[in-house]
Amino acid sequence: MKMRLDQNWTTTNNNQPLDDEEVKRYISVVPTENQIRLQEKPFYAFFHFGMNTANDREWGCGSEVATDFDITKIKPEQWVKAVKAGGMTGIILTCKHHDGFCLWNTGTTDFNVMNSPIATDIVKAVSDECHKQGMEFGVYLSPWDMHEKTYGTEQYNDYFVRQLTELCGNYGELFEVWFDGAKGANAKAFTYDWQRYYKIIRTMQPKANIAICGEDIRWVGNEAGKARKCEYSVVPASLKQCESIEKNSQQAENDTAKLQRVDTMDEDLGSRNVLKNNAYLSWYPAEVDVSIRKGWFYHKKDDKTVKSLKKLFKIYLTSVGNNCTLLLNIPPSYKGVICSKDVKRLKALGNKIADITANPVLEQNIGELKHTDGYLEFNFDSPKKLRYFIISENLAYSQRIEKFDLYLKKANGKYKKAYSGTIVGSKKIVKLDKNASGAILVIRQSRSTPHIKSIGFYE
Ligand code: FUL
Repeated sequence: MKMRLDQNWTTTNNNQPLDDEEVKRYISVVPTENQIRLQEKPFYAFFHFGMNTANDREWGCGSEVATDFDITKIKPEQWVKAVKAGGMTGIILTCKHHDGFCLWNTGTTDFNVMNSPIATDIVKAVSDECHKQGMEFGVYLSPWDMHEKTYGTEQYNDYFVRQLTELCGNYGELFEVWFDGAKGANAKAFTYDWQRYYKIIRTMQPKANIAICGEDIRWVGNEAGKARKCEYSVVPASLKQCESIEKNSQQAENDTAKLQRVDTMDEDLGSRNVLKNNAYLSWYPAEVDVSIRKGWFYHKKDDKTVKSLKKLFKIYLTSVGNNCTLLLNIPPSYKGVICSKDVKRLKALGNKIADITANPVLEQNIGELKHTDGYLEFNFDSPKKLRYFIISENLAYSQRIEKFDLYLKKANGKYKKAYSGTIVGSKKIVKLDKNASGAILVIRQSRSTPHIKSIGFYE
């Protein structure tokens, strides 16, 4: 097979301009420090827990009272330990879901956990436990509130800002604030004062990324754990418009299944063809959010729906291993614990993830390629059974690689193509399962000179 090593980014660049004004415009879009930090710790947990756990529902109805939350024991130590074993480095807790019930000691409403039998600030208990176990903590605060009487009036913006201020001020450093776009189809029309909300977070929690109806992290667009083949980080700035995010989000309690099934996403958000028609571009990387079970909240009847290790690992490879972050939901039960089935699955997942890089054959930091580096050649000290290849770009220089080919050297010294890739970004994990004594990586197409942070081959 001809490898056509002469056709690479330094020569033909796959018939795309390497360095014109348009390319300069694309690569001028780079991540913030916060966004880089998140992409370096790309796997974290969602805990959906609250009034719906007590009532065995996915959405509340707005007429609940605080004593309906009749869960009397919680074991955050077990929650945090379980997800840590799963390989996750942070936790986002649903401090208030659409039902409006607050899991913290808030001065904004009586509809909170202190007026329920447990009378414990659950946000504090979970955030303290995170800090104790070296995990990051983040908050989910639903903008839509079915319970609060002021919802739909300007006073609600003040109410929401007060809640946000409490959460930003009293629970240590937050790594992410998650604003859900979901809202019931019949809920009052209301314009959230997003800019005011963002300002509170930027001031009080300068290290937090704001996700979904937020400026830093893009919702992948479904709840099935499915990312696009090419998940670009440089995309049209218009994707940040909260109105359109809301339109595609959940609008009824039983939409969960729909969002897990239907693929309504535009497939191409950031190729040159898309970018060239957009004057304003943004660094807006995707987060995949998915539940380990059928529902977001715990339901006994869902015990059989815990995703298999195979499925979870696939989701990991196609998200974290595909330039996205992964937010995996594990709902604690009404008994205040994470079920043993989920705990076991998480442990197995954590082991499988650690196993990806456990046996390096060759790891190299590369840096900026030179004009003589049309392709890169690697020789191993002996024939290996390769399982994975990992490549990362240095995001400080934006996202540049658009196409690459990987060839592996066989026992007879000949090369065979093992993988054809597209974009790379923060991380591309390629599953190989092939024997090789060396490899050639050809960057076929790039937006200007590639800056490769690192590459690795693993047995
Ligand atoms: C959706 C919500 O309606 C679900 O209940 C869940 O919180 C999910 C993460 O977002 O839009």
